[in-house]
Amino acid sequence: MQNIIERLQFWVNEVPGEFRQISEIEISQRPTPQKWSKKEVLGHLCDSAINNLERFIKIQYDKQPLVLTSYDQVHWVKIQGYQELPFDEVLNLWVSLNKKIIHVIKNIPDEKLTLQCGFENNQLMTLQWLIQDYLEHMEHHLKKQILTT
Ligand code: NI
Repeated sequence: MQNIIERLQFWVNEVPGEFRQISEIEISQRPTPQKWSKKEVLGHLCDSAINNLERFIKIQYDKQPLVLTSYDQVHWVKIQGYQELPFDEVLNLWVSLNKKIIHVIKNIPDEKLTLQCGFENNQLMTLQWLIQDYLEHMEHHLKKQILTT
């Protein structure tokens, strides 16, 4: 867990500086009309943070195993309207949400890391797995879509 927390902290510290090197035009540019701009990808990571923060909280008190509900990522990005927002607003939201997530997961007692959750009729996963998966999903998007030129 310590390693996951350090990675999250690393990205929270690193990402704002990385974005300062990218022009506002490039940040808002969609590679194709159907694809997300870097700003929208960061918005998608905010949606992931919002949905996962809820899971990290609920699993700790709700009936076991926690039934996960999915969120339609394309609708979320569109309805949140990230593309029309000033970039700073999206970046600040991403930073705040991840600081909040770090605070919550730092306080999870060890014995709760094995609590279980899963999508309906699917294999069960532990809270620890869910947190790891949150980090990996974030790193995937950051490395593949945001921190590339
Ligand atoms: Ni994604």
